[in-house]
Amino acid sequence: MSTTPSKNRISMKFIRAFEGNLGASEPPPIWLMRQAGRYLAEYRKIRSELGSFLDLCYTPEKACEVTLQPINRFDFDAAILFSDILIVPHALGQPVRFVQGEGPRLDPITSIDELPSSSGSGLDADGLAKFSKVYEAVSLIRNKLSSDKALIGFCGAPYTVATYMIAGQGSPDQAATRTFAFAHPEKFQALIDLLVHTSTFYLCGQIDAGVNAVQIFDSWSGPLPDDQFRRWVVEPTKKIVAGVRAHHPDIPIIGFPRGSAAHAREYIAATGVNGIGCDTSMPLSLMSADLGDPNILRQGNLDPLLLLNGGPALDARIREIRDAMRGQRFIFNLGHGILPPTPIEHVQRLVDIVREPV
Ligand code: 1CP
Repeated sequence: MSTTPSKNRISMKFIRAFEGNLGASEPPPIWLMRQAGRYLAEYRKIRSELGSFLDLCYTPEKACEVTLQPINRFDFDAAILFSDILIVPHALGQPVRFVQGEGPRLDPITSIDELPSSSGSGLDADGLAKFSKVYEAVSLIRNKLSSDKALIGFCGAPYTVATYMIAGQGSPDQAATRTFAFAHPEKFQALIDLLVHTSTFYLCGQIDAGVNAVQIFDSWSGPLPDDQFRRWVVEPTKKIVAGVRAHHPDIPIIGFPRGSAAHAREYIAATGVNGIGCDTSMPLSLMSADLGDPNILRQGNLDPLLLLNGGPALDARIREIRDAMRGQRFIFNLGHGILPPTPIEHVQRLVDIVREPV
């Protein structure tokens, strides 16, 4: 059953990009991963006023304010809900802290039996209350955001979230998690299955509250060999996509398997996502020519370090990406999150060049 797109959806450039409905000389939509955050003085101000990062995530008015900051400043075509991928383990009852200057810290687990809020299949009242705060933020944001801007909801992909749950923090090679998955495949599978279930539920809740698209962040999928990639990245993502589509058949879903350009065709064909986030290492020739599906939307892939550095090399690369993707289903973005020391003038320059008349 297909639903008629609302007037709002039609007026959003972000949504039209998925439908292949951008004019030939129309600039692509643009937003940036981590566009709300430390590179903005107005973010640092709110952040310093609130006790902790989690307080910011669970205070709907503040999360709303921070979500809208980059839209107000740069007029991006989409806002992304201000939250974090580690809200899911937190709602499942795992202690999560955000340590200033160090990143997230969790009390590591070795089995889903250690998650107080989970009965193996769902969330308890405390976990549901945490998700409700996020849904409240979504409806506030959607009410305040102008109708031509899309609101993006998100979750971490099960594999990436599991790496934090098992190691207790981010790690360059995810060795602790990958070793655990080899030693205890059935326990790791149970954790992945729980995350599939909870993330599907969470994304559906965000959509019910008003987001116009969702992105599934698999930030750490890159180092996995093909059999592991299939089992821990493709299969769980495919289940989330199918679960979300069962309730919301028309919602655009973007997958971001970072560092996995070599697996992109398989990921797109097997998971059923509508869009693929392309990281910095995806060759422009591949991103612009052939990912095996003529209707797949591509999103990316400017190097955040180049945006930080600026200058003529930045200008040239922005135009190179924009021109290579002209006429395609494309959303301009970075290849990974914006870096905190990035000068805001560079971001403004990026937006201006992407939108310059051609
Ligand atoms: O104190 C602070 O201000 C903390 C910095 C911060 C911010 C601004 C963290 C801690 N999370 C966020 C917000 C956030 N995280 C958003 C919404 C804001 C936006 O995009 O504008 C989103 C979508 C995320 C997603 C996220 N969190 C990912 C996936 C995307 C990616 O960058 O790869 C990951 C891996 C995380 C974990 C996380 N949370 C925070 C940090 C510093 C990290 C990364 C830690 C690490 O490198 O392991």
